[in-house]
Amino acid sequence: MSTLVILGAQWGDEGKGKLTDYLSKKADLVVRYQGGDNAGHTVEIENNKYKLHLIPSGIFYNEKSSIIGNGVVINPKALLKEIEYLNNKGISTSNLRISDRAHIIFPYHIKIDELQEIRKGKEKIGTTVKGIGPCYRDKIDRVGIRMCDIFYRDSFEEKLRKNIKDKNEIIEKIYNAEPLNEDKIVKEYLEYIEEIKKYVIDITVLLDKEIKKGKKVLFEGAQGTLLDIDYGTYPYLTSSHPTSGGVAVGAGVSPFELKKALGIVKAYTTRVGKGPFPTELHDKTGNEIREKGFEFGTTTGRPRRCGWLDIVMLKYSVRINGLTSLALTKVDTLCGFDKLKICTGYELDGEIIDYFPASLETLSRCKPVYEEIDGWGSFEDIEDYDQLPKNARKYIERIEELVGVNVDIVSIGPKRNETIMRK
Ligand code: 2SA
Ligand code: MG
Repeated sequence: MSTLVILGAQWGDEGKGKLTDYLSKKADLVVRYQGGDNAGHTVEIENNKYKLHLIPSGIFYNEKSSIIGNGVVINPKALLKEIEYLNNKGISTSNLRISDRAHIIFPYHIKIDELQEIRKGKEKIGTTVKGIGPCYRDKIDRVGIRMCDIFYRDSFEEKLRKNIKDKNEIIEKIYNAEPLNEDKIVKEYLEYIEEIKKYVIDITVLLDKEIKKGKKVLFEGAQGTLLDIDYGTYPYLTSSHPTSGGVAVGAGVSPFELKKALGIVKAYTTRVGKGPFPTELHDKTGNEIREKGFEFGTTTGRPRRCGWLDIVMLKYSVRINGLTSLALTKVDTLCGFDKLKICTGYELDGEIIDYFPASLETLSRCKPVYEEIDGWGSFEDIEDYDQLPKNARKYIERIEELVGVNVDIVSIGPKRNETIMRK
């Protein structure tokens, strides 16, 4: 590995945190390139569970740099809370670096996220209400405030006051809601920026230098491919680029430095929030998967919608991201089912298609075509791939055959040692 991208191949929550942490051992730098504190990565180390939202999973190793790229939107309050949480658990954050080009989330972003969702009513996206979309909107609209702005206190204050005034007008006039308290926000944020300054640098210089030295860099995606603003199920998605295309822009490295992309794939499918989901199960099996797999959001605690593995979607993800290998996670959740299903195609107007349609209208007319596979019992004392029950191996190998990419890693539990490396 010189550079490796790790990303979610489905709708997020594939278990990226655990695998990034696992693979961080071999990396020198771990970099987040998109999203914000809408991500929730759970890492389990020696019976301790850690929840991260903003800080890269590499933070658990002292000697590594953890970098938050310019493609990430940063809520300073959430960042400082996470730093404190880690420090209180004895984990140092001295190797954390934040891009000076990253945009900052302010309370008005969160407020507008919330008001927008309420106004949409039944049509709401089901966002995490962390202000992600409104912050990216300001970035594209060229009115955002960036990390580099915090070094100029007076102009930072000026920009912030102007933005609060503008947003308050929207909050009052469009949403008929209470305006935000300008002075209170300014005072609070002028304090936060003092605490954050020490982490902020030009990460493009650092990354370039380290990559040239031959250092190993891991790019850690949040959310998932089907939540990508361009490639996901628009408009039911997030406002960033979790796909491998987002790495170069979101971290400030040349795309030609990117060598490999590992797609994290859950052995079945889940999604939170609204939007079409062809293989969703509304029955007992769906509930069983949710209970056995603890399918509740790390960030919001929301129950996740559950369904069978969707190969049509996975092939799309492999193509868009150029995935060079896969890690199949939560295979243990599928223990004990009599029969399992894999969706190998969609039936659309009497024809079988194997591409993922852009139009949600089309997608909602697609009926999954399933292949059935015999289930397996339980996993006990498994250290090698060969020790997995025969049918579990069959399931994995059938996935490889269908998507044409190797499953190099199989995860059979949340702990670091419950990971099978096949290479
Ligand atoms: P937002 O808040 O604007 O990004 O929400 C827009 C949509 O994106 C979905 N979304 C997510 N879906 C799954 N997991 C998410 N975060 C994680 C968690 C973790 C992860 O466990 O909470 O996988 O990194 C996440 N973040 C955003 C959201 O449900 C909306 O459908
Ligand atoms: Mg998660």
